[in-house]
Amino acid sequence: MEDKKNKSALSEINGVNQPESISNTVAKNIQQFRRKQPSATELIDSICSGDKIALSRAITLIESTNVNHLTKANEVIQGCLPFANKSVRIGITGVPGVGKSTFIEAFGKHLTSLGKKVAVLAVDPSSSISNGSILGDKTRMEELVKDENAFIRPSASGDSLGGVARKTRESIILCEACGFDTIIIETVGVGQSETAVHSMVDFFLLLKIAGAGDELQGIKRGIMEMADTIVINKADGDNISKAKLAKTEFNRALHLFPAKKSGWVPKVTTCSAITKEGIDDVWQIISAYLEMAKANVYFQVKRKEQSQFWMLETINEQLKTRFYSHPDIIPLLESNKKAVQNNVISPFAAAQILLEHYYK
Ligand SMILES: Nc1nc2c(ncn2[C@@H]2O[C@H](COP(=O)(O)OP(=O)(O)OP(=O)(O)O)[C@@H](O)[C@H]2O)c(=O)[nH]1
Ligand SMILES: [Mg+2]
Repeated sequence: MEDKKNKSALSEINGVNQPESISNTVAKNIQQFRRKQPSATELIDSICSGDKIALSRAITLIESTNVNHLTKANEVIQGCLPFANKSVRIGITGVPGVGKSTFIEAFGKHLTSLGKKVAVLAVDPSSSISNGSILGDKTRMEELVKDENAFIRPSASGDSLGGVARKTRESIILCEACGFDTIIIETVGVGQSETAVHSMVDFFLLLKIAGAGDELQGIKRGIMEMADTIVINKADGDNISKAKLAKTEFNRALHLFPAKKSGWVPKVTTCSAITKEGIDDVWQIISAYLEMAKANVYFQVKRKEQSQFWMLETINEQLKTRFYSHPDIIPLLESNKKAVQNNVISPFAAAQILLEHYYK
């Protein structure tokens, strides 16, 4: 009887013991790690004493979607806030392949050689899909990754630019409390992410490469207007003369823009992230800007405005998220989308119905 049962394809035979998929020691380590999750106060203390592991952990909390983590993250940010703000925040943008990662490696190493502590963060809502830039950066920022005075964190993932940008904005506070005095925020030169980065930095750097005399084509006017400096990268080898020509063209073009509120006249320079030629000039330009903007208090005023802006942005972001993820709204939104498409109802009336339903 027993034999017959074992032969049936419908019964289970007594199999061999499954090997353990995880060793006991590893399991214990993981358990201990989980149990030892530091409290918010412990995290704040460690971050403020310069502990990069605590900094990473706290940023992970900021990036989490777990409500408990977010509460803890807010506590940590609040605790770190009095120790933040003492830094310079630099935004770097440029189209894919222009050399942002290579430039940040060279520029970051130059800054650490001057005794600065450099944190590199990113706003790149596409990186969560492709993961491309993260992989690339591990190899392109080889030296900076190893540098004790540097901290590199790839872009947070998220569905919306607003969400990703907010996480980066909050991470800046933690990096500053951890003692990083130069914060570099990288973003890809496509879409709206530049505007978000521009609203969280003191200085905005646009990286370009020289083309064949058509420099100004294909560059968004808005991005050029935001730039405090345009750096023409890859000015090495055969490219040097082209880069110089591009510098003249950009200089001419920048004069056509209205004067900046800061009183700063944007500068154009050339560099090579590979030969390191011109890297220090970029820092000299930024230093000159800081000196000017701090003296005429534009620096301080802009930071205050930015803080207010981020408060409002966070409210907007959260109101939107709550609305769109509300269990009653999701199906109602779908049916109204169809109704609007089929001209059964006007877009405004449909919006009104949805909003009224939400406020009920
Ligand atoms: N000759 C020369 N090549 C450079 C220079 N800077 C970067 N490159 C090369 O340009 C290519 C792209 O550089 P990345 O630093 O990956 O460019 P990126 O802007 O970070 O690109 P994405 O991450 O894709 O947006 C690499 O092959 C680099 O070696 C430079 O100053 N001179
Ligand atoms: Mg890159």
